[in-house]
Amino acid sequence: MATAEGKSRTDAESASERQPVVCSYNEWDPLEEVIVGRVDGGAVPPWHVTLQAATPQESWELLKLLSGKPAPDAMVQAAQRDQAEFVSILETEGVKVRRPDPIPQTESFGSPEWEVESAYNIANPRDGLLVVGEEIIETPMAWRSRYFEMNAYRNLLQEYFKAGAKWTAAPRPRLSDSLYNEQWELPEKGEPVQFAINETECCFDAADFARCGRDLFVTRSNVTNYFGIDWLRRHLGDDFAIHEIKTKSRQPMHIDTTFVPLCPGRALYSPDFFDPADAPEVLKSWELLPAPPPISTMVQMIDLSSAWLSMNVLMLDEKRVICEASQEPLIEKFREWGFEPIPCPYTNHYVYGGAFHCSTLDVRRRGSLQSYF
Ligand code: ABU
Repeated sequence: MATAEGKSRTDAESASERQPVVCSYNEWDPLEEVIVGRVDGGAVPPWHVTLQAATPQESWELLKLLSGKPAPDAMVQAAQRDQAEFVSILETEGVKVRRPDPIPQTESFGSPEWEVESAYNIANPRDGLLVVGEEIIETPMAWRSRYFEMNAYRNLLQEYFKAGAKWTAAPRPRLSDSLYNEQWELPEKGEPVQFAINETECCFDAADFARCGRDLFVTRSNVTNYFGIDWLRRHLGDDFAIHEIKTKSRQPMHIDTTFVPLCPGRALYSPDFFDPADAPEVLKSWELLPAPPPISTMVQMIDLSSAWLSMNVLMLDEKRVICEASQEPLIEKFREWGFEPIPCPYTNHYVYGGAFHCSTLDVRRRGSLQSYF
């Protein structure tokens, strides 16, 4: 008989078989689904103290000159070629790749309190979205030009929500003038770092966090303040702990050129930006692997990032690691350490401010919430 009992058994069975559509607790569980950003339609980021505080001094004059202008076609096409290869590698390795929708990025816009010449780009989903377990969190980014960037992901977010994901947006900051330190100056080497944002309101980029199960690591930076870190700490609650990594970068923006967890018990770090002696207590049981000096890779006139984008790698699981093809010393080290590097050319993407980790968001990795410390 087709009884109610029969039906409920079927429902229970399908519920137990249901895989969460969004689920990622760390940087290394087997990757099943990922969002890769888009490089078309972007603009040179509008000049602002938060941009100055995060970009190499040699780029400042050109960035001021090109502020808010559409990204040149040749730059877009070169980055698209690199990205196509990256997507093809991901798919060949069995990862489902999703893409954001195109949105207007070169028009000016504003709030009642400010106006910008243009948006930025939608190349780096790692900054505006943080996945912790089955929850996807829109982050309160400090760059005005990025205020509406998450519109490019709205359809995906709604799809994930309808399929069962928890979807949250952190309090949206006003980004009024009082948040910014307009007096910011590049500190001399060895001098205390200055920050372009203060603690007036809650800000953070997801890329300032690295996830290791119940423990997350964060850098205070030019886009992430303690107010933002406290918001996330309280939001995640007692199941998680957040530990600060003190970066020595004079222009900190994003943890993933300072400290990159690779697998349980092992993390990569930049010797320029991080001193293992300053590691938080929990990391004392981990093996900290120094990344070799980066190979110089500047291929575009504008450079938005530090040379340590070399270590901005993406783990497909505890062994397979996608790394930039010209970074031979790092590739060699990965082999020596027992990883399986998958080289991919990506230097044309650097001008968008990120490499493999920045330009992706791991939506689903096969694994569960665990403690690694
Ligand atoms: N978005 C990552 C760039 C970080 C850095 O320039 O070091």
